[in-house]
Amino acid sequence: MDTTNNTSYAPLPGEDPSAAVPPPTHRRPFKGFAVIFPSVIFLLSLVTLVINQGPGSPPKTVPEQPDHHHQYRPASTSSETRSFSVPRGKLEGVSAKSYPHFSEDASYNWTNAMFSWQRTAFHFQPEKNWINDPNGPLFHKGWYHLFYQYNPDSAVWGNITWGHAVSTDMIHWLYLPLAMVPDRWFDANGVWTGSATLLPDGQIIMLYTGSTNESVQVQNLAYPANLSDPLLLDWVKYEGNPILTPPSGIGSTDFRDPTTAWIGPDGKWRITIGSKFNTTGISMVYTTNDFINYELHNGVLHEVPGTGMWECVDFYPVAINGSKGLDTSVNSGRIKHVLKASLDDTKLDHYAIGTYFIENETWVPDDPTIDVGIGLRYDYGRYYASKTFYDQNKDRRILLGWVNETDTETDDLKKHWASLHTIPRTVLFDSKTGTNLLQWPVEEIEDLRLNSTEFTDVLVEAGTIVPLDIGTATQLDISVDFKIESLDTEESVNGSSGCGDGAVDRSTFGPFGILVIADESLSELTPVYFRVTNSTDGDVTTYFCADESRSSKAPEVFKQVYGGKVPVLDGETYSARVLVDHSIVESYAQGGRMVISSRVYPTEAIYGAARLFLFNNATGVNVKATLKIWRLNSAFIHPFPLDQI
Ligand code: DQQ
Repeated sequence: MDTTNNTSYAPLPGEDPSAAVPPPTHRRPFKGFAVIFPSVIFLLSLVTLVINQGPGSPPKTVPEQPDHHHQYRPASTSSETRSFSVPRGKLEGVSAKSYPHFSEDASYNWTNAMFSWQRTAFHFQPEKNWINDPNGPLFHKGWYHLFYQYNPDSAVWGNITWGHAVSTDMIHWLYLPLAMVPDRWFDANGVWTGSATLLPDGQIIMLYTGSTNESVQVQNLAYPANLSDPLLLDWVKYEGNPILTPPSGIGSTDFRDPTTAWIGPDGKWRITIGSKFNTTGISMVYTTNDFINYELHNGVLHEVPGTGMWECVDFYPVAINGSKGLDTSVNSGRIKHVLKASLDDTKLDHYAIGTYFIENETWVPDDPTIDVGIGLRYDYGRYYASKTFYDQNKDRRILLGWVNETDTETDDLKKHWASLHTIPRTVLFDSKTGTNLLQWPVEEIEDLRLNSTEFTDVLVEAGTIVPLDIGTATQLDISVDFKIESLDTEESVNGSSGCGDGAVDRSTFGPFGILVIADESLSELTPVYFRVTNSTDGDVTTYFCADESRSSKAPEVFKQVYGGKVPVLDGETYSARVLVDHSIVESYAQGGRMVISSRVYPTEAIYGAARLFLFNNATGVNVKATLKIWRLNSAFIHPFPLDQI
């Protein structure tokens, strides 16, 4: 083995902290730059987009006096009382923060500077307090509107209202006043998740779940008070709410998160709503002409035994070929339909690809062995309660998702904030594999790119680590391609399968990848890597993984090895794009066939101490890496200057 440029095997910290770090094989000096914050001019140019016109009238489809077919009957309420041993929100029939410990045990001695560093620079977060699911995204009069589950009072889940922000590019955001608060009996325990439908005549229908004064989950209708307001500041809750109550046989806390509606050739609109029947996850279909009166379809859109409660169901068409997104109502041509459910039991977002039969309101997966909840996921890391919308502005389908914290609630309360949204992703069908979706950060994020550094064919020998001299590495957009060269060696360490036991778990063909948010001495690091397994019958399987286990010295932080199989086709290199933004790392493999979102809370690898490395912990291959790395500017995410319009 030629070790001219690299040391012999340098185990990753955790195996041997004294491992030496060799100089890079090919590196270019990092060129300094000034971080330029978006200017007031940017803000003013946004403001000029706002042209407030006089108040409009409510949608014609929403009468003042409801024709109320669905009588609300209070369901029995739970006699359980909340305790911190039960996850937050669970007793109210809703998903909880996944790591709800309030314990002070083993808490790290965080400083304010450490907490400040964890806040992200270009991911959407409220100014303070708790955020969860994205709600009702839409594009209206030049603005992308994002609503979100929000607790205005605290950094933990509760008192759920709809926060509201607008953007012209889904990267820079301006916070607006709360859109809806829990102020009516039909949403007194929370204005929960919902979706927007844009009608052909320009009306906007917002359907959302209310948790009633008796914690029954009902569906409600809201609409903008003034459609001519680009900011959609005021929302009217329909007086006849709720428009749907849990149907017979469905639990009063198992009925939530209506989808965007789609229209059929019969002129009727359809929505689907997730639920469960015993332990079978189901999605029910309702039809409506006016969004007030609904008919429950006999039979479900789909069901999967053993998957439990389906939250935040999403249902939409994708083109089999092509680079454009489709409106939710498109149901002809060469298309497939995606069905996604957020599994309350596991807190994972699963999708499957199949065919929608509108004649009997059913959806059938292409491959029942990877049906909803038992196969593909949008994101193999920390990710939940996602929602897509069709962006008529750029003919694309955009996926938004929620990423929660994996530190403790105690620390969230000290930070005064918790959770964030991923960078919005475009979603397309992967016509090369025919089996999965492709997700990719919206192109607008590229406007944040500052200077870049390129490295070509960097040799990373088996068992070595190579620093990449780019300076501070806390806000990055990394594009990396690996080629592997088999070693002429008798050595064969097949090792464990999948992602193994993290990046220290060596096998013949991996892991190899990058170390992000690592300090110079590698006392903290987060490997993002490939691991290739070659079975005895000649099948080659590639896994894409992220290992948080040494991302932080703080003992109370939840750390996990994430990952799964990713298709790598003949002639393809092992390619990844990694967005690093302080405490979040979003990693995309093979053009977006697989994505992993990780949360990291380093204590040393922060501010100017955060570095980037290549590593190869394979025993049987050298790899060559070609990279382009951009430093990213911060996004402009601030309150909308309403007093200036
Ligand atoms: N979050 C909302 C619910 C939804 C859950 C409540 C998913 O509507 O089912 O905050 O995270």
